[in-house]
Amino acid sequence: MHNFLLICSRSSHHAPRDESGASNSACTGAAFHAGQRLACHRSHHAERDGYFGRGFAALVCLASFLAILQLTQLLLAADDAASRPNFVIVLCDDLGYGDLACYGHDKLKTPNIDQFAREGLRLTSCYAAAANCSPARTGFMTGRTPYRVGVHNWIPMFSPMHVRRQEITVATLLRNSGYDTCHVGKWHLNGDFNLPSQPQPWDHGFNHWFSTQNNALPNHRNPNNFVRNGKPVGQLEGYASQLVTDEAVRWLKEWRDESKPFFIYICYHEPHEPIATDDKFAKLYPADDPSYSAHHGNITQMDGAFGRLVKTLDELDLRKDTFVYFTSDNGPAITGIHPHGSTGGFREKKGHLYEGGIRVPGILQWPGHTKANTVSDEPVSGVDLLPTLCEIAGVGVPTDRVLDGASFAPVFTKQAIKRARPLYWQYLRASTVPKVAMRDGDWKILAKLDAPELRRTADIVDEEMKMLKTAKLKSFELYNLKDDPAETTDLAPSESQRLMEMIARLNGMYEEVCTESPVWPAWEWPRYESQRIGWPSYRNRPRASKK
Ligand SMILES: [Ca+2]
Repeated sequence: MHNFLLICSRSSHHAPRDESGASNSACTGAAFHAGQRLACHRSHHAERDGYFGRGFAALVCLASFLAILQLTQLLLAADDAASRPNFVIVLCDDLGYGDLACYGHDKLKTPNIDQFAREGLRLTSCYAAAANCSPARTGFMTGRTPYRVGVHNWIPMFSPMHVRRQEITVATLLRNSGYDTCHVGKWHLNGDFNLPSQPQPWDHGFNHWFSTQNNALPNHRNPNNFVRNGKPVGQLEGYASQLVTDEAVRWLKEWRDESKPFFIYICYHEPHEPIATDDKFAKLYPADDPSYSAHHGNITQMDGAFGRLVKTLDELDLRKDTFVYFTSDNGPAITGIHPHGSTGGFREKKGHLYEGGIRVPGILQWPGHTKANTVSDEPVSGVDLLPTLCEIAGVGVPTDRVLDGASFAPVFTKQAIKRARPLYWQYLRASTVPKVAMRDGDWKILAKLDAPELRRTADIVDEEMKMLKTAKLKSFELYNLKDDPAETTDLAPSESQRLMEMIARLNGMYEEVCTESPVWPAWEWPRYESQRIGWPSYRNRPRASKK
């Protein structure tokens, strides 16, 4: 039944939307000319038609004026669009802070990303909006902390949890202001993927999409679950990062509207498990444990794909007009099968609100704005993407809702980011006791809940939804990240004044977010995806090194 549902096709959806967009512009132009002719014709008669005629002429003049205003706005928008930068946003999956050579890994080979960092600005206090996939991606696309939006956990196939239609993504804002838009790779913002019951990538601003609901299945090798613009494409040959890059390159070279600036959001599946790696990359990391070779090789394989993407921008002479941002959606998973990811020394890992779960690599290039081989320690978060791109593109951000992010454009000139709200994280199923965290300057506070621990599953249970609306914060921890980035020494007992101030701010944010957060109906996780994973043979590795 589920397979049947997946092949519901909306393949005709894409083209008519583009066509209707084009014809709307043409109609506006035609209406303008017709309106002008009508206005001229009517104005001759108005002089002899007395009061009514003059009133009518005034109305026609007003209509003419509005039509001219609209045309002028369109022409300005077209001119503006030609001068605005393109955006290439690359998001990896479960790539830890320490999983790149340019972030200090002493074994991993990531020559293309390292070169990109040498040419750009490397962020050392870059955060994901959440400690796991769907919430982090929700914050990335909406500029809002994911609990506000209702994305509380990773989203399994067929879950009712999703980024609702009324949310406004950065893709929608850019598309509405004249950008062509594309998503390739992991989507993970809905449960009913490619089904009419929930919004799909095109409903959230992407003109072209080549996407999977969550992971590439059965694994990164020869995946069979990609959907292009509503149409399942069947089994593909190759590895996910290469296929995703192939699509991105084709869109850049052949399919995008070259009269518009563009926004492409490239979501690599790597190195999230189930990992599969081409032997030529795995062989770079000889070891007794095949999962070690596969994990490290997988990152080098993705690095090669990223290198090809950057080369394509060079070939098309787009680099100078393009803002490129490379980052990750959360810390390394470090599981029994793949315990080889690195947080670079930060505490804990994916699924935790300590730094290892949320601090990620972040590398930027925007020629003329970022300087080569520079580093910034200014805290930047995934929720900052929307306000940043909107500021750069001259697009207004939504004013009818709370945005948690702030533009990080000031880091290009070594200025501090002006934040109306501190950086904030919430995860009721976090794998360690703290479920809410906030960073303000060098200080970070974490809090427990006065509620029982939830099971670490992807079910939605009434208990969780009740907890969301009733649980209070307690048992606070306080760290100075500048002096103690590994969060080893809780300063709550000795910094009582600061602690009280931060508790007050944290309680304010927490209550506001929980009040806004939608409640989902109870839902039992059907483990649809787990039944379709094809684990490579190294799944049976000895678990002695499991953390
Ligand atoms: Ca992830």
